[in-house]
Amino acid sequence: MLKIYHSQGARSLRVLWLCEEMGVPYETAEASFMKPSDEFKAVNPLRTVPVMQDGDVTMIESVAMMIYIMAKHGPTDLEVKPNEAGYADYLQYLMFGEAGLAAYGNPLVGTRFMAPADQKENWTAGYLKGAIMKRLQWVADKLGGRPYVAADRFTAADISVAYIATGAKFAGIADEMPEGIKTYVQNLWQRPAYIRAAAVK
Ligand SMILES: N[C@@H](CCC(=O)N[C@@H](CS)C(=O)NCC(=O)O)C(=O)O
Repeated sequence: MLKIYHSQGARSLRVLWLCEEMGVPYETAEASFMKPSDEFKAVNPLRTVPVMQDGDVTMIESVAMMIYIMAKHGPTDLEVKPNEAGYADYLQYLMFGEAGLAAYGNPLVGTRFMAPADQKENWTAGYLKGAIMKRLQWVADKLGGRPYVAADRFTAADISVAYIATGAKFAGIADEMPEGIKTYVQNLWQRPAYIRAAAVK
């Protein structure tokens, strides 16, 4: 069975959500990047969350984990195939959710919680916030009120992109997200699979 080192609100949410959508069984193990256990430090010296183990496979990138699970446990409509309309959008948003959005959030969260008081509102924090908001506005404009980012159906690309709304809470910028993104995410968060995944402690 898949073992997912998880912390509530961390990117492990993407992996749990995907497993819940697909009905793939998994177990979770506690993972804290603030107070890592010896077990967690041993499986991931980077101490980032999530980590996934499948037999002798260990992975530390959440979007790669989603691709792995869909390939191993599919076929699934959560994946858009190369011969389908929307394939390029799917691939791009699957990556963009991490590389174009969430990755900008890490230094912002770090600055918010760990920087000395006089450096919390520094230039770089402002730049990161602007970078995220600019990209979120781009997604909102592309969506144009539609409920999904690719192929006119719910896919793993939505799971990837929607994580930014959870990360934004930690970064203290959730309220400032464009209205189009708030609406998009609120709709996705109604899914029973999301509700189950988000409740996992
Ligand atoms: N690109 C990685 C990023 C993992 C990551 O940075 N996770 C956050 C928690 S959501 C973390 O562990 N932050 C602590 C750190 O960067 O040291 C992924 O998508 O899995």
